[in-house]
Amino acid sequence: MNTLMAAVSLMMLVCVGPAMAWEANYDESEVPEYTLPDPLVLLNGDPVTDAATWINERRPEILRLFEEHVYGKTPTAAVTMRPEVTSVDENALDGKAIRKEVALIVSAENGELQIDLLLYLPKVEGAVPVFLGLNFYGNHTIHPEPGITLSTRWMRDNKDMGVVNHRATEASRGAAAHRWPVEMILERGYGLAVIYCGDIDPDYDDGFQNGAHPLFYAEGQEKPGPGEWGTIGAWAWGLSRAMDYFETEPAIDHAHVAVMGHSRLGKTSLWAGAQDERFALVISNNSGCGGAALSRRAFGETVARINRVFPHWFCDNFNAYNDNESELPVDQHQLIALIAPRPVYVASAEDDRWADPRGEFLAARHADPVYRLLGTEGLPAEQMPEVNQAVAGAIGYHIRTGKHDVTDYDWQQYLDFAKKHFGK
Ligand code: GTR
Repeated sequence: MNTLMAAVSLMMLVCVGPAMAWEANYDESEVPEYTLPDPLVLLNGDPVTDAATWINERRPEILRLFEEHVYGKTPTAAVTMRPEVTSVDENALDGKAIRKEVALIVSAENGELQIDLLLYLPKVEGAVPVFLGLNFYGNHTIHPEPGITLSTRWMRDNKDMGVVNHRATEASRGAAAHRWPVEMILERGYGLAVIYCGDIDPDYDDGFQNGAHPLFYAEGQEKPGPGEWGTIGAWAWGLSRAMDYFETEPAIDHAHVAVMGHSRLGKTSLWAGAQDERFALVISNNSGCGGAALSRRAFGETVARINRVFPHWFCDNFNAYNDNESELPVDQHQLIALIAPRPVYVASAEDDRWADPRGEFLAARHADPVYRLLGTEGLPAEQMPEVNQAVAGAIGYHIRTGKHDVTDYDWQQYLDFAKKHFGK
């Protein structure tokens, strides 16, 4: 190293201090010893031995703990949702599909929010089951079809995704298409509905001045309280507004909606599925810390690191567990258990160590007793399966080869899993 480089790196260390010095643990032998909170023991110490006690007592208890300590409480104030169809193409995908854009106008006490939903439906008789998912850079990124409206919303800068000065450009069309195999999903008889997450809440720390949060502030309130929702909470709330729309749309079989998300949006699909029991099936793709991975393992991304880099995702109370995971009154296996007995699928990727694949598997594994108590087959695997060997009971799991991403392999498993449970 020459002296100039040495001086620069020393300066960097001095300027940014310990934040830069933090290194993720990727060594299994360095995972701290931990005891997980038992999903089947009530806070008063009583065991949960029947479904009624789970449903009426333990489940609400765990849900409240996640609200208070992790994601923040979603406002309960009434909202109305008015769907406005903004475009229809009866001959999308070379005549194979119907493509529809619907603006979901959500009105609450303090104003309105417009969430733009893009819907692809196969041309078949009767109502179809659908996959619902949020995307990172606009609905126009999921497929190059020119008829999809280019989002004009703020988005995180990303040259590869064709985003310049926080706005999408024409180059952005289809930029995320490899993550959304629209034709494959439709051929299997499913519809696909997507929403840009930034329509619900832009993904930056803006002090909660835009997106869904201000719609619910009490008089004089400027930001959510320490136990109130952050951005993941808002995104999950937005998914439920899509569900409100599905209930009014005769082309959609709203009893068979699978909510799917990748990474931060996988954390979101789990939280949406935990809160809103109308979601019949839930999929977490590489959701990692604050998603499917056990926080107590502190492997890869940790609670402290996620709260520092993404201070807007969780509620303020979650900061109390930075480098202090053992004090968390819950862990992420209980988030998965909140979805029981509805089917849930957790997917990992071998090279996605940041998201802690083993921690994702173990959370699914430790949700199994709740699934079994409710009479399902749970997760039919004691040990983590080999790569590319999916296991599917009421809980499904795979770890595939490759990196942090969504691939056709992932989608094939989700489609098979949906078929297993939806019977179509
Ligand atoms: C990372 C973050 C992860 C995951 C990921 C993503 O930077 O640390 O928790 O959410 O972003 O959403 O792609």
